[in-house]
Amino acid sequence: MTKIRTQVGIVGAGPAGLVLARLLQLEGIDSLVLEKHSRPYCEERIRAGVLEHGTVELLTGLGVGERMHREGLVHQGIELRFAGRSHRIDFQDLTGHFITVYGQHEVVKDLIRARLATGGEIRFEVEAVSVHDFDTSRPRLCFHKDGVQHEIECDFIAGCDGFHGVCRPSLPPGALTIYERTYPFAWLGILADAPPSSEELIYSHHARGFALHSMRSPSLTRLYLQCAPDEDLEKWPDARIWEELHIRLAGGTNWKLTEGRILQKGVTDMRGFVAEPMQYGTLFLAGDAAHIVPPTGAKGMNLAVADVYVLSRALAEFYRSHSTEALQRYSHTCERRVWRAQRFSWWMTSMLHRHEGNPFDERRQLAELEYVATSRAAAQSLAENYVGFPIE
Ligand code: FAS
Ligand code: PHB
Repeated sequence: MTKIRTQVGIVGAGPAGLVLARLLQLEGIDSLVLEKHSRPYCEERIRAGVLEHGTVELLTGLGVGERMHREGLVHQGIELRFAGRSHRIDFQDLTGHFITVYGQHEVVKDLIRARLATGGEIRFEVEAVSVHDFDTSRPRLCFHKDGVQHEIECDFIAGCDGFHGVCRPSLPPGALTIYERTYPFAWLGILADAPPSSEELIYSHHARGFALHSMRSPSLTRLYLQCAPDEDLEKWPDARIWEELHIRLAGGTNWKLTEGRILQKGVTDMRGFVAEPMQYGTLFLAGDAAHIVPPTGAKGMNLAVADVYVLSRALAEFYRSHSTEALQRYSHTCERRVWRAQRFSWWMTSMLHRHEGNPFDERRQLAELEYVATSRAAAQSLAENYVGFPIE
């Protein structure tokens, strides 16, 4: 058994864990990141695509924004399609802010490179991570690596290990209140070797189901279509996927969807989930380890970044003044933003997705979309939630 000492033990090298490690490093606080997968796996896992302006500012401030500013796509709005109509939500006019389309995996690459280049440590491909004594001021992390058992002694543990991680389940029974809504549909997502068919994202409401046109670069299109929660990908050959996307995204003046070789295909569940409180003793949960939002509002990764910004400020206060006040308020501070994002993600999801066989819902959705398309106040509400609120 080898013993390692650090100030903050971080489980997970996703956006939450890596941004936290960088924030702590800039505060002179020592941390060690444990990641169960390999570096290539983490850097090639295609997930979120939209960065709120607050996230862009934070990443820039962390000194990891150079490639994001060079390769990221700045978008001033999104398009809604419904009932044969198209309506653009103009973020610049309605909020003065914009979004940046830059893949989560690119953010992860930039953060890993910066971490390793500045002497920070990430242990990839670790096994059997477990967390202990987080009800004391001397919590411990144990893990296997190359057949050797290791133990990390630290002051705090950050559970940044996602929805399927080990940290949240390690809390004692009854410690958490779980709020959960599972949606009766999922997203079938593809990454296509094709130039985007639109400058901006297109969210399309259709009688056959929702569809989304997004992108990752001038040569890579990211597309999603609503499907059953237990969808069998075997029943979706490429031709069927493209046929369905053409139907559901039809609209716009002289608009045509450009097809290409499908590079990746997958199904993402749709759920809303919050575990409260996001902390227990010296263990703090952040990002997907604490909450999940349906991706319709493009909030997941942005919420993770906001959580760890709050946590890093609280940890910095502790190491500066030994005050635990901000640490004790961590969950309370995060929950306001988390539930605001849950509400917006639920609203976008319930407005745009086909709810099997309920004509009332379809008419209600079309009325909602009509309201957003004809009321500045309604459009402004969508826009300010979509571009994101300042990270404080
Ligand atoms: P992550 O899940 O990204 O990272 C957790 C890390 O912890 C992973 O690297 C994992 O390997 C590691 N880990 C887990 N258990 C461990 C253990 N026991 N030991 C060590 N390491 C461990 N959000 C959007 O906004 N838009 C989208 O389109 C979108 N699409 C998504 C598609 C999929 C398939 C998934 C699963 C999520 C998607 N999300 C999307 C949400 C996603 O972007 C998350 O919000 C974001 O990854 C949250 O970041 P983290 O909290 O860091 O969690
Ligand atoms: C994406 O590009 O992956 C994306 C964009 C917007 C969303 C969800 C996913 O709401």
